[in-house]
Amino acid sequence: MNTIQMQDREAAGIFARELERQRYKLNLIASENYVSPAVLEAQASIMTNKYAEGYPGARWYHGCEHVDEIEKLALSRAKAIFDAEHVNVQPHSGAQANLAVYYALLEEHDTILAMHINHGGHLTHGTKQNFSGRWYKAVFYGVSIAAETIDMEEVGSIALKSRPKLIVAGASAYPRAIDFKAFREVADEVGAYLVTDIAHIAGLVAAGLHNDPVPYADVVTTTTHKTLRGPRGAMIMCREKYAKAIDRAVFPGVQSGPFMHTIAAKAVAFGEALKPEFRDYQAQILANAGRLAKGFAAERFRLVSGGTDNHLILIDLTGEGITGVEAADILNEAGIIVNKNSIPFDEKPPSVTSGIRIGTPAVTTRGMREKEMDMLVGMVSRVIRNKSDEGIRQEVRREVRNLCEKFPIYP
Ligand code: DSN
Repeated sequence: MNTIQMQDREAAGIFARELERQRYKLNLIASENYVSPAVLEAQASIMTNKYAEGYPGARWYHGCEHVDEIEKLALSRAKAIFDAEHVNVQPHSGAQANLAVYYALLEEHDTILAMHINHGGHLTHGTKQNFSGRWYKAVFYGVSIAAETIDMEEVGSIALKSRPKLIVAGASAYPRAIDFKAFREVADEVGAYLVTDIAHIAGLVAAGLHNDPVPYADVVTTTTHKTLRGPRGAMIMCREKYAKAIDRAVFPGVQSGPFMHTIAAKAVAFGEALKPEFRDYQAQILANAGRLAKGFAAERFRLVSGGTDNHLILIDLTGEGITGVEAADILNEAGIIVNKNSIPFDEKPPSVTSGIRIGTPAVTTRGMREKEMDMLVGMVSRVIRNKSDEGIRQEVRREVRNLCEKFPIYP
């Protein structure tokens, strides 16, 4: 940051304030993480200077010999992590990865079946405000009222009625394991493509700590920056028979120049994911989430589905006399960052919500373990249950800072 500091104090000041925020606030956003210094360096590298439309060995620009090498490295490492037949590491984001997959496999107005956003699905899974809901006919499954988990019999019967051309299995706010094999069976019954969006759980899948979608899905999409702990971006994995269609859909279909600095950072992050300590990290993410679930349940908070199998929990605040947005706001004041989040069958609008989503990938990267999760439960509970008490928030803010000092993001 020294050069920016000398050249542009205004921008440098903003970076410094963001660094301060990241250092001294507790990040419980389930979809965020802290990349390693090596990934950060790769993302800020000279690779940003190169245009490379096309694919390794077949570019529209000259001078691509080294960016070809780095893209090939990212591809071979991604294949090794997930045992995928074909990979495309160019999508700039999860939304663009999903856009490319639909573009490759569907015609306009085809039917897709996916999890409703109010039950944990993602914007790009057919929401009407998104291209996926506007260009395709979206039909939805959700969770059952009783168990608040995906009911595969219901998914099967909706599929039989709606005959989708493509089924999406994956979620942004679902605390339970997803049965990809069962989704494959439904897809086969109705002759649909199965696309799994594993953005949230990719790190767990990579470590063998969640059901593996790769043997069952025609196409798998994921972002690279959540549990996988790479740079912001995405990738697509697919069976060899879809390789050409997927590659053409990404470029020239929906993107032109790939971000070679981001692809370089993906290569470095994938190298980290292949190391044995990455599995330990993922196991600790799970242990921490399980501990939070146990702790909040002991404090008599209601957890959607009663607990978690993955890196996140959803707390239903309906009985607490506070909305999701109010809780997220006062927690932020106390130095704890969570998402407001709809809970299944929520009566409040998505801008308000009755729930909060809490995830462990980022605090686990800081090195926090079960003991710190217990402290977190105490801090979150105190803030939420004393919403009119500014003093409690100040007190927790100090505790958060102390904890953050013990677990630095970049030691
Ligand atoms: N923004 C991601 C999340 O928070 O789950 C989804 O795009």
